Amino acid sequence: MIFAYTWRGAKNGINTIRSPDINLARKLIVQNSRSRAFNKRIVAGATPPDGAAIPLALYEVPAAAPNSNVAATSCSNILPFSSPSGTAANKPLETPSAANKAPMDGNEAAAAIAYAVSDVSFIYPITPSTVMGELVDQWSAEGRTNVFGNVMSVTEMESETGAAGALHGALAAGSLSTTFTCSQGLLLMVPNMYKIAGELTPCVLHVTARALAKHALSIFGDHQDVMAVRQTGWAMLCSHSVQEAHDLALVSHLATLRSSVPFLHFFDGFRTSHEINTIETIDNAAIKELLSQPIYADAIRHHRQRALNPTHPHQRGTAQGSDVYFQCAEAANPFYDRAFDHVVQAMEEVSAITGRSYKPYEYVGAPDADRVIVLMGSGSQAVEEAVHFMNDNGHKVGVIKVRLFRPWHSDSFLGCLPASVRRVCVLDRTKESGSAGEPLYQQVAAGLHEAEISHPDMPRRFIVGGRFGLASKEFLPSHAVACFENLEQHQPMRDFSVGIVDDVTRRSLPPSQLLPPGVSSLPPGTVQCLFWGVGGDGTVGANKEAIKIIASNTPLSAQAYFQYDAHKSGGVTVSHLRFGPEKIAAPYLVQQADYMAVNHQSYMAKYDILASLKPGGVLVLNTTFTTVESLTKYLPDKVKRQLAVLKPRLYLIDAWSVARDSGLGSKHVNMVMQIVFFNLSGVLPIDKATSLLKKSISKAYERKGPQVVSKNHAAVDAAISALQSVDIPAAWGRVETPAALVHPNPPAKVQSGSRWEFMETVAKPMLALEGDKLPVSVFSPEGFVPPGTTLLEKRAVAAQVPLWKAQNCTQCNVCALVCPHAAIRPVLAQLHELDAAGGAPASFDTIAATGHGLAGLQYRIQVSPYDCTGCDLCTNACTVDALEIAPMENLAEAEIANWEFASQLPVRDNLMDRSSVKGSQLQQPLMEFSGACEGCGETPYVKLLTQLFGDRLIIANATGCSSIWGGSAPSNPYTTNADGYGPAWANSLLEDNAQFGLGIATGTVQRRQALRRHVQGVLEAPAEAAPISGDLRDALSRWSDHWDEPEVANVVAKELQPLLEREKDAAPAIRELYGERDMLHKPSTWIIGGDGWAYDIGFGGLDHVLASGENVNILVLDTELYSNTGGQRSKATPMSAVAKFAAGGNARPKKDLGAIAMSYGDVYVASTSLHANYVQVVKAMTEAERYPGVSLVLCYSPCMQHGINAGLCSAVDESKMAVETGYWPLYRYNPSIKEDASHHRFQLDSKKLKGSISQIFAHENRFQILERKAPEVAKHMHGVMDESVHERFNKFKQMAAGDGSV
Ligand SMILES: Cc1ncc(C[n+]2csc(CCOP(=O)(O)OP(=O)(O)O)c2C)c(N)n1
Ligand code: SF4
Ligand code: SF4
Repeated sequence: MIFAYTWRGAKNGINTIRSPDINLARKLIVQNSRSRAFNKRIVAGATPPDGAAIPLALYEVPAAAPNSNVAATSCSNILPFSSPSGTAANKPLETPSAANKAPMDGNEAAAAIAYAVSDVSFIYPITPSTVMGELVDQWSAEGRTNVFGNVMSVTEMESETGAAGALHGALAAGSLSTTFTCSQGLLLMVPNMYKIAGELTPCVLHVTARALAKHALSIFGDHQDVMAVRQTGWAMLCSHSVQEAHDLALVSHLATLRSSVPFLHFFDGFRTSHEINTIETIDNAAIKELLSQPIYADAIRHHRQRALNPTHPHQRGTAQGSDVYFQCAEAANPFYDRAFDHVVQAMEEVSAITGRSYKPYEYVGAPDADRVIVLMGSGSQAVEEAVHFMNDNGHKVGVIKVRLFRPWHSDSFLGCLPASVRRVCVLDRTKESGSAGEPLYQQVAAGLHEAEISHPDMPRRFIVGGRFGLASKEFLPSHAVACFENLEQHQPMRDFSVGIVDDVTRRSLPPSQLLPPGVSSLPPGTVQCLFWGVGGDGTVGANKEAIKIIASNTPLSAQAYFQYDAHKSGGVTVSHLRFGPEKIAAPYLVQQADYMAVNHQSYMAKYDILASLKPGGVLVLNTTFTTVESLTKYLPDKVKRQLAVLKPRLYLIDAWSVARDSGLGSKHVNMVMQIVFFNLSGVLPIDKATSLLKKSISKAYERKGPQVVSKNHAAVDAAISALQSVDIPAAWGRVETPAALVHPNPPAKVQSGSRWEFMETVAKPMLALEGDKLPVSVFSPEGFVPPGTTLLEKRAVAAQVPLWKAQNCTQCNVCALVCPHAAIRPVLAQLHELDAAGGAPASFDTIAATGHGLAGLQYRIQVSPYDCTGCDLCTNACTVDALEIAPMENLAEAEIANWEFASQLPVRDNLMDRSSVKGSQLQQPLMEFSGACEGCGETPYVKLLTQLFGDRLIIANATGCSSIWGGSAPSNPYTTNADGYGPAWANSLLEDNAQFGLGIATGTVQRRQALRRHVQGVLEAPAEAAPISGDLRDALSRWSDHWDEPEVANVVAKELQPLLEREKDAAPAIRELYGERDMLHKPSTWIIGGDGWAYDIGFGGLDHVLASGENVNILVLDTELYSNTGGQRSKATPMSAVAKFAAGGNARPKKDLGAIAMSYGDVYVASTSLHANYVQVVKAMTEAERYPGVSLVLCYSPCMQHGINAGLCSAVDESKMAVETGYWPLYRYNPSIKEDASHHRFQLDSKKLKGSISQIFAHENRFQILERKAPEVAKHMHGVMDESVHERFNKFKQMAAGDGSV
């Protein structure tokens, strides 16, 4: 039978293509539908005899492009590979039976298949693959069955090392097992990957391919991780789109069963894993039918029969010597030789049930192409778009999409390379420094070379390799065109990069001449939208819902992708939405928006937002300036001129007021802006859109309780009437207005040196979201960055900030202690500094300072309005009502001036004992203005640490929230004092932080000991060998006597600096000493990380450090879950709390890390809660630092993931309650205390228990979810917890009395 496809060409009238293959026919239609070569398409011709219709809508497309041959040529090229005999390809194909259209992201698309065909999974969170683990955990908790009728057994492990080990074990036991990971997680699986492959075990690992932590960590997508495991013996299959992530996930599971070779199925992190697209899902019934075929039933039976079993035992994993190991390794060859055919067969089987055909290597483009690009992953869609564009413009080019990377099949790859091709460009999404080319390039080059040797008649091809898209760097069709243009050059550039400007080694390609970035070549009718949100305002969530509503309730295809900046909260989010009549493949950001919503008015001045608005598009601005007059005053001239040129349909709405009036709190404008979008876009009738949006709100906020749902419903109802359309005044193209209030000038003291340079050349463009434009030359090649850049950031995210009421203030400094952002500080001044000559602003009120050592000074509490996040913690912590929260606009001007004045006063940090609460807050915080969430419970501890020991701190920071708010480019919150001293901070990895910190401490001690020996040598040498001054000799001698006592050594070290500077050339020994002078200072090494690190993945290393006896300090920021990856359970999670990976409530009690540490007997241990007991935490940190061995300080850290009903602003009361009820005990265990009748090592700092822990359960959503879902289970667990709290408290009382062992 023949299927025909007929269309009308722009120049050459009616054309018809015939194909005996319905899949091919479909493919042709899709191919042609993308071409610009037709002005009208007709899908007609012979209807398949089985009556199946070819599903494609008819519609008009724009005028013809110059070349109309493209469709025909691309059609005839899509030839299937020769099919292995007896495959499904030879069977009659049916119309897709399981064409269930659904919007989903790549993670869900892959996880749905993994769940359907696996019985067991071991999971561990890592962005961006975490979602797959969360989904299978959730489906398992809901009791969903897979195609075998089983509920998947899902187990969270302590690390990916553990997940891989457990996976290996489950496979050895004969189960069908899977897991999900990427990046560092995948690296931790390498040893077991070798084992699993070595034992020829069927298994699939789904990977959201991601960058690796090298000069910096990045959560974004590229192929560095998968390329780092390409040698492990796993087959590697790459999906290029969300649809493929679904279909090829199934291919992987089928192929592994067929071949016994384990499969790594990967797709691009974020670009595919987090892109929502409308896909056709595969029905479980169809999968079940497939798996019931004898080949799979046999494969599963075989897998089980060869499992470890005492009734038919065998041994595996033995040791082999040089006599047999090699031969055994080669014995597996036939499995790899056959694997390619199995992949082809599995692809054909999946095609048979879906109607979508796949090939391991697929060529798209002109049949007589002279140039091709070869690549893997989502970037291939951008290249395909470029290929159509170029061929429409008279070129002859093509693309080979590589899906199967291992085992590589050269013949098949070469089989799809048109004979006419003379030049090949291989693009790798990875970087292998120092190599002769990246892995895909090497593979293709080797294949071509071998083919040319064995077929001397074969034409020689010129081949070049290049890199693109590292860490999700945008890869546009225009970049692909630039690669084709490069191939056209007489001497094409090799080993190049594309998409960046490399002005150092000049390896980057110049921008395309033919297709400049920003020009859309998307299918006609595609609508593109951008939503600029504020992190935490719900915009991303609302857009996810919106795109699902559109995809599920209209015939349109939809795509959504979300961009975030580095801040944990309050940063910028941009939602990119597309929808249209045709399938949307564009794997890149919206360049020209038809619809743009700006959820915060300040963005209009901060970012070049309008650069991506289409002329005549729709612009909706959330603003308090809702009249043309006020807006005219507010908007910068540049923006007004842009608006005058672009002439958008402009709408204004004060969404904050709508949200506030609906009881939501002004921040949550997401649903207001969403219904406005539905209203203006007309994508659905507004009544229908309203009801669908409300339904989705009910579902999305169910976890947060009915009140939150009804408030959001109210906001939706109130939104439309608050929207107003505004005509853009013609005068906006000309008027001059004062610039909008944005950044004040940076203080003079930071205007020089590398920090200032970094701010100007790197940080400022990045903060303006223009980091993509930065050239290579502005970056330090080792990734090192200067400290203190947040000082200049001035985020201005608070709507309300605290105002000091001097008359009530008791000068306790508690507000400064609890502030997570160091945005409120006590200030001390001499009276004379405050008079007019001193330059004090008129509103800089002060009161006479009280307290020992402060006589004669004036005191003030000063807030920095642009650094404050408005979290309200300080006002809640103030017990005497000396702070009140007030609207920013009322006090910004005066308080900014006051802050700047206060910042120039001398830091008076030597007047009070810094180890008191009040004294600690008179020290300059050397960690300030981080991007942590408003009210974060982690940051105050670290800020306090920097106030106690900041000028001599070295921090080894585990990956986690504290490494993200602690150092996300370009925001570096660790800073320096006037001497230029401050914390030296580094993040190695998540799993190795304790060891990393121990290494720093050991290395430092070793260098200092050597220095001391050297100093002693100088002091003992005859005067002529070391001719130094008496001052230097005296200082060196004092240093040598006290080198290990920081209080003395560091003072002398400072004194020594100018002396050594002056006398460094006195003798070689002095010059050597001079070179090591930074080691005169005794540092304090702190190992910092979250509970996920300390209790789980890093525990092995932590335990080793606890046992080491070395002088290191460990600070555990215990948020009781993995905060940074979105709130998964750790072993610090309390029983009954619902966390991700514990969808049914955590069934196990919290691990007692303090008890484990105390069991060593010589480890200092403190359990603290800063908000609950200010004095105790200062004491604990001071004691821990002084203790000459290992110290462990556990810090109760309220986190936004706890869902405290009254918000994190009430963390002070919440923490006090946690301590009073015994939920979180306060204690210190100090091994340096000699036990006797009146002195005990263990001191219980908690007072008598008050109230019940049920108060905590009633206040925090993490506990309430279970109470709502399974009240009986919750009741039981809460009873168990209550009992154990009392038991523990009684034990502590005994220990504190000296009659309980630790
Ligand atoms: C080997 C490895 N696996 C997973 C991750 C992903 N990851 C980054 S931070 C984090 C959670 C850290 O949680 P926690 O230690 O509790 O710190 P918090 O974010 O709560 O401060 C995880 C799992 C990683 N970076 N490395
Ligand atoms: S409102 Fe929050 S961020 Fe602002 S000063 Fe107070 S504690 Fe600091
Ligand atoms: S620990 Fe919690 S509150 Fe703090 S930054 Fe992380 S997620 Fe936000």
